[in-house]
Amino acid sequence: MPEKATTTKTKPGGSLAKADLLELYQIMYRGRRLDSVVESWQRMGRSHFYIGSAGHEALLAGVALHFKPGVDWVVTHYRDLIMALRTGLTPKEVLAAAVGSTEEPGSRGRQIPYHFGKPECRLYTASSPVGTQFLTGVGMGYASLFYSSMEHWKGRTDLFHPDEFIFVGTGDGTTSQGEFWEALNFAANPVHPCPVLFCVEDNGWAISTSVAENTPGGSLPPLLSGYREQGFIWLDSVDGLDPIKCATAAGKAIDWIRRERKPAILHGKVMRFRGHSCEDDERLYRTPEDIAKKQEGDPLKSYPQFLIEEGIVSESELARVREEVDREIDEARDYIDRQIETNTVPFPAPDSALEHLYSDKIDPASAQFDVPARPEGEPITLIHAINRTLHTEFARNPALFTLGEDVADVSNLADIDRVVGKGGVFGGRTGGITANLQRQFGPRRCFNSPLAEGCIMGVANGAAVRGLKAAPEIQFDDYFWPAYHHFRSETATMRWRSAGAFTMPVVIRVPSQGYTGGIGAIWHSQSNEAAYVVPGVRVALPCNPTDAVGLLRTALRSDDPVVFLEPKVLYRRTDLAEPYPGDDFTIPFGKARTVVEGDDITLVTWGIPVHLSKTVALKLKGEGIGVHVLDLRTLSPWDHEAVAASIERTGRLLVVHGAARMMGFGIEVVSWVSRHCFDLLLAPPTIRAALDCYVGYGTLEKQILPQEEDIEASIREVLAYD
Ligand SMILES: Cc1ncc(C[n+]2csc(CCOP(=O)(O)OP(=O)(O)O)c2C)c(N)n1
Repeated sequence: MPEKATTTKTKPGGSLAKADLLELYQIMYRGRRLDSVVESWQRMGRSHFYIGSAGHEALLAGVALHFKPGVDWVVTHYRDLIMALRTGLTPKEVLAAAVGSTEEPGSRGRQIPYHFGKPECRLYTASSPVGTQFLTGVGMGYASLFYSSMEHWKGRTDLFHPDEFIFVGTGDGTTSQGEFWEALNFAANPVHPCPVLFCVEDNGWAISTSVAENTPGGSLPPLLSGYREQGFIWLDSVDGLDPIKCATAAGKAIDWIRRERKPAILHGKVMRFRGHSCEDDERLYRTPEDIAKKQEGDPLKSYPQFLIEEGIVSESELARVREEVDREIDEARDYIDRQIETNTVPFPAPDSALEHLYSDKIDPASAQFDVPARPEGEPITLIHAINRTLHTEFARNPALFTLGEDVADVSNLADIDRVVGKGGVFGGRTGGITANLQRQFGPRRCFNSPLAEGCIMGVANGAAVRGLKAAPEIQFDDYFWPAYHHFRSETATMRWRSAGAFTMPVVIRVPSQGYTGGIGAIWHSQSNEAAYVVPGVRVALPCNPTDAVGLLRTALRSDDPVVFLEPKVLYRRTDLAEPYPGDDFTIPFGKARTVVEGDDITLVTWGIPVHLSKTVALKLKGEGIGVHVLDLRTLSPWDHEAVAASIERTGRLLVVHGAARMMGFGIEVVSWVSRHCFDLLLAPPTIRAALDCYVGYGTLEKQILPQEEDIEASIREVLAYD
């Protein structure tokens, strides 16, 4: 309950006007009323899930008071019902979500309730993994910085507002996730400050784990004081059950963000009035006294009482607020009730499950991308081909940017004319993959990320949601795993889980694969391609300069997330150099390339083993054995037709890849062929892959990755089958 004024000089409502004080009550009451409808529906079996926001209202109402709908963005924690409503989500839509109706705008009935979303209200469709919201929110904040700091985007209020900020909600437990700290490090860095409000709703519990178990000392703010002392961040901690204090603190934090364009943290001690969710019985881990104590702090009781006692409002004014809210919520409840009673809730159509996985505007496999090469100039290596393509696409698309470890030319821009520039770890004096992007296009479009792959992926994701074309680099395939969570949980699912409301068409460039001559070993030789073949994502793996140009350009011009795997040991191979195929050259995804013609056996491969397979096929040609080598070039989509057509001629299939056989992509090819080409087969489809272990150092590499002699032996084995 707000403290009573101790002197006659202090106004009981602080600096807030009467209208604000009433609005705080309205915001809180609206949230509580709606929350209790969902709770009762869950008890009645009308909704399958309830996770209450009761007890978090005062803190969120304080923020909501200063929030500008249509200007500011919201990335919710599941208890942020109040913020969702503040953006313009209606009670009817919240209740539609509770019953899984397609009238819910965030996912059209695909997600469980409380994963709010509504694109036209700048309300981002939340996911379930706690913690991803931090980096997505920071990426959205980066987009704000990007747009506002470049002349090109001036006046584009459809894309950004000069004083906008991004609200990111979280519970106290979730701040234990590494992403919280990664997000702070990125957003608070003066090199790229992001206008984000991290709102920590500290209810003391993360399900049944106490804040003392999650946070050293049981309180987050002291741990963050270094950021504040350095002036990187606004930090405040407030009694989250006192709406006046919350609104005052939130006002200061938001003013700072709008003015300084820097992040802020608002921490409030709130209450979780129910168990964690409808699945949780908190009597199992909290004492009866502890549970009973909660009710004393309920701001929905203490705040209106305070307003009346202080003579700020009358009982009838408060009653009017409640009546209006009740009318709105009763109407929304009756609307969905009627649908339930008449069996007319519009649930997702059973045949709609595969919708919104990929863009319906741009199909990277379409003829639109079948643009012939116009080779020009001297042959160039793979690294130069990729670098040149990035340069041409950066020039063409002002929304394109890259971040990654060491991708910039220099750390300090003032030095740029005094040094050659790095431009990626595979660069040398002849230029790296991202060389001169920073020099030519500026530090907003090419910059060194912190050394944190999750941060790279999450920031790219958030920026992509806001319409930027993010093309991050993950330095080695072997170090993708820290980014994988954001890739798998956010990038891959975004379009599907929001039923097309939001997209993340990020192009992730990844130096990949082994055959390092033994120097790479376990963490510089992995081929993780199969891990990226998940619904909603395209995967490309060129193995020569021409394909790299064509596939990368298609990726950068398409509207789906693409993992673009680069065979790093081929970067500088001059024997593979080819003339640049032109600035318009693109290759449609899902079109295999015939490397060697042959009629006796079909060899399907991709990446570096393409070159080994070619050598073997040409050798066997001399013996009169026809090996038809197909380079798939993309694994999602992959060219079923070319494989089937070849097997029709040969009747035999060998798949060769540099990843382990166990759960490798060869299994996908063999499975499809076994089902669809069964009658054509003269021998069992066979896979020659890396051994089912990891790649070892030195001579071990040769034992583990398929070599030319292994490929030849497997070809002979398949041919010998009668
Ligand atoms: C990455 C991840 N791990 C675990 C969970 C399961 N889970 C859902 S909510 C939750 C507790 C979150 O606690 P806190 O951040 O304090 O928020 P509160 O529920 O208290 O508001 C957990 C462990 C999850 N959703 N995501």
